[in-house]
Parts: sequence; structure tokens; C-alpha cells
Amino acid sequence: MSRPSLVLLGGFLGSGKTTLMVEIGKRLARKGHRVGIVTNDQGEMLVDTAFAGASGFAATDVQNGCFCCNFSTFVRDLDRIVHQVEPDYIIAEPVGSCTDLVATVLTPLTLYHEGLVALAAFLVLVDAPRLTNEYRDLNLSSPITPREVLVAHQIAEAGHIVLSKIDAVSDEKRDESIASLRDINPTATVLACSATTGENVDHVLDVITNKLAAEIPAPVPIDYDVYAAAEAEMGWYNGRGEIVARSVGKKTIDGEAIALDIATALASEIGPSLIHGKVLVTTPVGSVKVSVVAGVVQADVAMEQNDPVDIVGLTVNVRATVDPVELAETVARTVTAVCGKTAQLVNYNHRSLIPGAPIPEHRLT
Ligand SMILES: Nc1nc2c(ncn2[C@@H]2O[C@H](COP(=O)(O)OP(=O)(O)OP(=O)(O)O)[C@@H](O)[C@H]2O)c(=O)[nH]1
Ligand SMILES: [Mg+2]
Repeated sequence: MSRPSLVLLGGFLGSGKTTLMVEIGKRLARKGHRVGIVTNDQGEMLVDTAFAGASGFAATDVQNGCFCCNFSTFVRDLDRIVHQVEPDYIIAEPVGSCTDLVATVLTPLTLYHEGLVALAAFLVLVDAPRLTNEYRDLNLSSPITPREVLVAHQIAEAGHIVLSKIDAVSDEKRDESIASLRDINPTATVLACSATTGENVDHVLDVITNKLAAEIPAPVPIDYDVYAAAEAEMGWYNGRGEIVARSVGKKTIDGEAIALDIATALASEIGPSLIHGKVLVTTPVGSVKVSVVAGVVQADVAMEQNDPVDIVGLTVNVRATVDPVELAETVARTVTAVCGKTAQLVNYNHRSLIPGAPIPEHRLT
């Protein structure tokens, strides 16, 4: 069995990693390649893993901490997917608050597990609309605050950057984004693409299949106390339950509409503190994922048909600069109220947390 190619897609929360991962996976599959997916998060009950699975991929996840702090689990999951699926490609998405992947994931993987996978590409996504709007207030070329340090480090350690969501910005803003990325990382290659419209996704695919981003860049130093402070600014909320029709067996639930309503309500209740809210509704025929990033509510559909049903599964993941206790109260109240308008929420379990300080199993600088 030859070693599968590994694609590692880094980048901040909401930058479009899962959307691009699924789009690339579909294109690789159309070329006859077998694809496995590994996602990652600080919590459990993850929208991305379920969405990748609903999109037709063998998907697994490393929960309760990033790939670097759970490196042995990441390796075990890679090994399992290699043996179960015999993939040609494995696409892995580290948690969006994670950085220093060169020192803590890529280098140890190559050094200690050379026979497991061959790196095909390490790509870091940067969200073009955020870079030209919200991030304008951040000093990413001379970072000082924890958030600035984290986002700037993700960009600085990349050999290849993917400027994502270019459909959502003007050509002028696209050029402005590329120039600001060059200020932070003058040597990286920058590819601009839109996973939503498909623009330039084939260029990203070329980079992957021709192994143009397979070289591991040099590690970039980062102060772990500041990195930990950046992660600790964010509250993490994950919940899961079922939405059932008010009358038993009555097919009255429109999965996509209810996911959109929950995401829209979360955007208005949490406001600008919401970094990324994800709502996944799963019906017997597929799933709908609706996200809120920078106030924009958008549906990513992985469902063939959307006929009303009497029960759907619900998963809610929210990352926001809000105290986790307050976040849990706000999200649970909002989700319950929206579901209660047309149906009822049952068997709902949720947890909220602040990510612990990153303590990687390896840090090879
Ligand atoms: N307009 C536009 N939106 C996009 C594009 N790619 C992703 N999005 C949207 O951005 C939001 C976040 O996308 P995700 O793929 O979930 O982002 P992520 O980086 O995986 O987020 P985390 O898992 O939280 O780190 C979703 O609403 C997507 O629909 C794009 O190319 N254009
Ligand atoms: Mg994701």
C-alpha cells in the first residue's frame, strides 16, 4: 500500500477550511481518488465532521483539543483512516484557533511517522472579507494583542496562503488583501480562490496534486503565553439534540429553514462577539450546515431534497468572545426559542468551555 497524500488546511475560525476541504475532496473524488477527512476541535459534537460525512466522505475527528496537543490521537486517526479507507488523499483541518503547526504537527509527522502519510500540501486560509473589514483594526504586520499575534502567526508560518471567499470582495479589495498578506509574509505564495463559486479552486487542486506546497516551511517562533491568551479570549459552545414535530408523525419540519432561523437569531443575540456560529440540521436524506461569520449568515447544503420531516438532528457549535457560562445561557435560550416557534427541542445536551493553554506533545523548532 503506498502512502496517502496529506493535505493540511490551516487558518482562523470561519476562514472557509471545511467548505474548501469538501469542495477539493469532491473534485479529487471525481478524478477517481479515494479521500478521507480528519477534522479537529476543542470540544465534541462537531458540525464539521458530520457535514463532511454527509457530503459523502469517510470522516473522523480529533476532539477536545488541537492536533498538536493530541498528536498521538491524530496519528492514530490517520492510521485508522489509512487502513479503513485506503485513501489516496487525507485532508485534515486543524482547529481554527491553532497555530505553530510546522513545529508541532508537520515536523513531528515527517520525523517520527514518515511511513504513514506523505505531505502533499500545507495551506493556510485567510478570509478576504475579514481581512479587508474586521481585521483592518488589527495590526497584523507588527502584532501586539493576543488575537493579532495568533492570526499573524498563522499567516507568517505559511509557505502557501489561500486567500478565501474572493467572490465576496471587489477586485480592488482582493489586491489590497494580497498586499497586506505580503506585508506579514513576504515569501509565501498567495492563491486567491472562492470555494463557493469555484473560482481558482482548480489552481488549489493543481498545487495539491503536483505537490507544489509539500515542502515544510521553517518554523516561526511564537510566545506560548500570548498564544494561550488569544485562545482563552474565546468561549466555545457545542450542543446537540433533536427537533421534533409538535404532533407525533406530522411532517412539518423544514430542516433548512429552521437551521437558517437559528443561525440568524444567534447572529443577532451575540452580535459582533460571534466569531463563528455553525448550525447543522440532519434529516434522513442529508444535512444542511448554516454558518455565521462576521454577521453573514450562509447555508452550505449537502442535501438532495428538502421535503418536510417529523424529526431532525441538530448540532450547534458557537465560538465567540463571550464568557462560556453566559454563552451557554444565550445559545441554549436562543435555540430553544427558535425551535419552539414551529416544533420542539428534545434530548438537547450542551457544553461550553474556554480552550486550555496549548501544550503540544512535540514542539520541534
Ligand atoms: N462567500 C463565500 N463564503 C464562503 C466561502 N467559503 C466558505 N464560505 C462561508 O464561510 C463560512 C465558514 O466556512 P467554514 O468552511 O465553515 O469555515 P472554517 O474555516 O471551516 O471554520 P471553523 O471550522 O470554525 O474554523 C460558511 O458560511 C461558508 O459558507 C467562499 O468561497 N465564499
Ligand atoms: Mg471548519
